[in-house]
Amino acid sequence: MKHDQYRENIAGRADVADTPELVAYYQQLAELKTGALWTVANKIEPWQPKSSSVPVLWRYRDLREHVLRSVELVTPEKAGRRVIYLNNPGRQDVAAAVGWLYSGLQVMHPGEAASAHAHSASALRFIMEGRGAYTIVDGHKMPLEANDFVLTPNGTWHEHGVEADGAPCIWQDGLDIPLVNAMEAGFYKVHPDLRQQITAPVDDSVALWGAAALRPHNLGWDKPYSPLFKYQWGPTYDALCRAAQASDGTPYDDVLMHYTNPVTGGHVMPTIGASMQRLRPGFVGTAHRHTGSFIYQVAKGEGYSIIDGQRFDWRERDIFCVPSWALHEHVNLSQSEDACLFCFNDLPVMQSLSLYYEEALLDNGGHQTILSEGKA
Ligand code: GTQ
Repeated sequence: MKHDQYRENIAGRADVADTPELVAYYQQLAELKTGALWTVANKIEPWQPKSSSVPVLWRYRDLREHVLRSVELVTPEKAGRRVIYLNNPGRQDVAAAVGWLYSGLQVMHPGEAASAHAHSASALRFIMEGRGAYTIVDGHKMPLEANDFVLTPNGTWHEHGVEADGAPCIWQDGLDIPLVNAMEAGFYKVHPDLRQQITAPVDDSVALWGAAALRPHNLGWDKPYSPLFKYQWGPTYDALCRAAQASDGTPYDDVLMHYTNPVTGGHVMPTIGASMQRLRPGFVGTAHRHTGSFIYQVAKGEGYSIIDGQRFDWRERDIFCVPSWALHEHVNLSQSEDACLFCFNDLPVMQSLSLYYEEALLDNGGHQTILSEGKA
């Protein structure tokens, strides 16, 4: 499908000027809770995806002190979840960070815990800082360290906390709350005991399902999400470094690997996918665009991304979003250090509904013209 070649041809598009007679007619239709399609057709059937989200960079050095301040202001018991959420200026009505994805920074002090609950939304965490964080998913407890990625899939009981001898922890939450609400499909329940029993050995999901390319014999799994709940930073980073020695990567993302469900090889959850990419020192990507909404966290390094003509300079722990169909290109500014970008997205939704579409920027050597420097 080539969108651009049809764009010039406006024959067949709605082009009806208002007359007093038509305006009166529209009024009568409105009273009957109806409308004339030609008054809205061009809006509801755009030539190409038109995101109401804007590209945003959330700088960690700006946010961190405010996130920590919430510890003095509210308890996890009172707040339920003590989280500062990322509020895209174009998506405030649905509390989304971009598109139909929610994200927030959750903070917890040693000895604190947030009670167990379950919801229709799928969730994930990416650990930013601290020591002693853990998540319990359906009785499976997992200790968490910086740059670990953990799933709390839709429908599972989950709770989080920090061990008493740990250090204050901050992690990024990612959920599909706006999508589930748009689908009017959200249920939410609090665990009757507020705490789960731990019913399996600590980290058993990693022990059983976390061996690269090995699958446990005689263990069935029929859930729609991955049986591996935690993806550790160490093996993830090693895999990216090894892959970089064996492959040139892609012109847009250098070496990018998707976290996968080991049973299917597919995305980790039905509605949210995630990846980690490594930009080698000095990598200068070219631009492309695709459908779907993407939230990045800088796991390592320093660089910038140009998103729809805006340059956003990022460093470790910064978060930025790429709205659907926005042109984007990534650059690692260091000539000696690599840079790694964690990303979560709605790719599983776009792909399973056959809505995923991608194209490269061919003009100007594949690079955008910078129209403005992005401000946080
Ligand atoms: O920890 O389950 O940031 O339910 C927002 C909603 C975190 C959670 C959020 C949630 C959670």
